[in-house]
Amino acid sequence: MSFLRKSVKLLNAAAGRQQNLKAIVGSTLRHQRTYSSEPPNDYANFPGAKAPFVSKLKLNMPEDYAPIPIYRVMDRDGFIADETQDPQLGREVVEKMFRDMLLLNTMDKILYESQRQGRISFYMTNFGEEASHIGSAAALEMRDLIYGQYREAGVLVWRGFRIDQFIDQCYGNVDDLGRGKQMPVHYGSRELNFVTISSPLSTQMPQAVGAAYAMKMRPNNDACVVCYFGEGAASEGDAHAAFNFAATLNCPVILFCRNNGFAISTPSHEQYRGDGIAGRGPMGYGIATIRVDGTDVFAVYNAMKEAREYVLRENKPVVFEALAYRVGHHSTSDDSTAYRSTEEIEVWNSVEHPISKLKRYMVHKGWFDEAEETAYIKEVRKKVLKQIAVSEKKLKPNWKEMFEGVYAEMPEHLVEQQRELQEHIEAHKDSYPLKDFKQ
Ligand SMILES: Cc1ncc(C[n+]2csc(CCOP(=O)(O)OP(=O)(O)O)c2C)c(N)n1
Ligand SMILES: [Mg+2]
Repeated sequence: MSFLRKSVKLLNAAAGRQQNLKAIVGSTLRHQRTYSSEPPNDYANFPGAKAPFVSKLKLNMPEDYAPIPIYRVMDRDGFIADETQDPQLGREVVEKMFRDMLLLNTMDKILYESQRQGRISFYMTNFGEEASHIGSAAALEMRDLIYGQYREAGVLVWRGFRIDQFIDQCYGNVDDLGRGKQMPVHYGSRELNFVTISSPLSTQMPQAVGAAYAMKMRPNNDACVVCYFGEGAASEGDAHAAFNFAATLNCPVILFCRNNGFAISTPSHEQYRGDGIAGRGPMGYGIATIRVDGTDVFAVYNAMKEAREYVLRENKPVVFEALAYRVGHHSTSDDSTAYRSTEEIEVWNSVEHPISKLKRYMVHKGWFDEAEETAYIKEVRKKVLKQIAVSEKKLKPNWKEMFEGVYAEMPEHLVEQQRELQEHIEAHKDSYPLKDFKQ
């Protein structure tokens, strides 16, 4: 580079710095006004943080910061405190919400029992979290892409996943969309824009953020990503990666934490010391944050509408924390009475239960009919029981499929394993229930 060009470049850079300096001074003055209670010192402008300088040393204690308030629309008696917050949903929509919550709850009870009877290998119920699922799903568009953890079956119910699809998946039979490759409740549906559940906790979180990043690159994007995860899963390193990438890459993703108070037997007070998961959003990651009563279907609905609008308008993430209580055991492999009292469970299973809150709201509206509710539950029970009888008779997929469908082209080591298994089965035909598998 010639001497002249170099000098011009240096001069331009210096002029740029002057401009920056003016901006810094301007912002300093502005901020001094904001922090007028502090000594009138400089406002720091480190690349890593902008904040006022103070001359008083202070250990910033967690208790100095007020917890993020919990947005609620409906109280436990089904009354709306502030009428401006009533989403004014029509009777049909509210009835669908109620029926879907009942369906989920009824199906859960039967499938849980069917595991106890040894008919399926495993099950996880959604008791107590029905409003988080239905309220959030109702506020979304079908084109929005869902990444779940495993306890979000209500989102699928809302989107139209059928009873036979749930039950075929739990039985891992030929009609299971996952071809019997997953444990029960690890649902997935391409048609319903619901990415298949994956057991290792939090792996869905960076994936969801990546998907949101890809979405915002599309011209005229009008869809967002919603990633559900538990407060326990939020302790995984992947959760940090997801939060930070979502913030720094400005991804249109709603990071929906279902804080149900427990990660198997670990209560949330042993899981974290901060202000839940919402507390990490604004200060920790610089992400807009909403915290709601997850047992109030209208609070979840309103908040989710707002979150969706924001992520699409701003191309930025939202941290969404829905507080509820896991009324059921963690899974069929758990007995939660070993670590919590039945009295505590009972409160959340009655007055605080999301279905009873919505029911009371409907009673006030004159939209509730007890006989209709009983008949609906009966009808769902009948359908589920009938479907179990059908699903358990269906064949399992051909065992060879176990090796297929992951890679576009089967890699050499899988070809080898498939061949070895074929030889093994041929040699020990009598030791395997081959008649139960599709040939
Ligand atoms: C990486 C990883 N570690 C541990 C587990 C075992 N595990 C399965 S569920 C679970 C608790 C998760 O709790 P939370 O995220 O709060 O979800 P919840 O079950 O309450 O809905 C644990 C530890 C796992 N599946 N994956
Ligand atoms: Mg939990």
